[in-house]
Amino acid sequence: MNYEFILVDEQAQPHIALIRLNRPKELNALNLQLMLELKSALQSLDQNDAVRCIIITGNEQAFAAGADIKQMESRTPVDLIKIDQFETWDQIRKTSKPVIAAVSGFALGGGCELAMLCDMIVASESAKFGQPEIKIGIMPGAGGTQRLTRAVGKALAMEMVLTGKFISAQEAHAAGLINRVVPDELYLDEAFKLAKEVAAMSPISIRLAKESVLKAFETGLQEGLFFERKNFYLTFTSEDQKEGMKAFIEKRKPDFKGV
Ligand code: DAK
Repeated sequence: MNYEFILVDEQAQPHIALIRLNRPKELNALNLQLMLELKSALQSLDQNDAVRCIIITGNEQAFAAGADIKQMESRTPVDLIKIDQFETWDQIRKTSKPVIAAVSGFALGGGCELAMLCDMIVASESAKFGQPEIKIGIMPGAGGTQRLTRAVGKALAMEMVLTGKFISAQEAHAAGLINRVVPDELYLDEAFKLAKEVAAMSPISIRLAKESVLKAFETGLQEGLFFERKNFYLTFTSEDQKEGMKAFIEKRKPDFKGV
């Protein structure tokens, strides 16, 4: 399928798909169409059995500098309700396969929120993260006050959300927002390395494990443990469980088929 604002390579590497946000002149500002395209691409990759891990990236200057301010400027609350963009963001969150954000340059506002919707974040040394909505008279609306606070804690989240200050990739790493920081020229390679590790595992276990980790953000401990237990039992219904354990005993690499 051809998209206007994103580029999709379904098999950038075996089992790994790459989505590139592609509005470079606007620093990948997330307009409505781009978000709809992203949702549609993720849904299609989620259905594709050949894909086991998805990377979302931008370019060296920007992962995404936020929602498109020019498109938002004249909106009324009624417009926002009618458009119901939250549905799009919620669908992206529902991607069952692991999604890695490969971030260089700006990840601001909705761009930072999009990176946080992903399961892991790999960043270049020059990446900058921020929730600067406060500077344009609004506040984060797609998880910036919730996911950021859960990731970095109240002190830093409060400062970022109330002052709009950006943090560097190193600060983001120290605060627990991102997984890895690497030199600028390596961030995409590093994301592929991580994706390759994930793609080598049993896709069924990966799916159930991802769901279970995300549950930790959304429930209390007892409910989360119960959910984890059910998913743990479920992994034993797969042939991959037999293959994984057999391979361990036979001292060889497992060949996971996703069944
Ligand atoms: N929207 C539209 N255009 C943008 C943009 C943005 N967020 N960010 C940059 N651009 C455009 C600039 O207007 C400029 O376009 P031209 O003037 O050349 O036509 C071009 O990209 C290059 O930008 P600059 O000339 O400003 O480049 P600099 O290097 O000088 O500065 C910057 C880079 C990233 C510091 C600066 O561009 C900047 O501050 N950008 C805005 C950052 C920001 O405030 N982001 C938060 C936006 S609010 C929702 C979900 C999410 C959201 C809302 C609702 N729902 C589900 C309902 C999210 C809201 C936001 O993200």
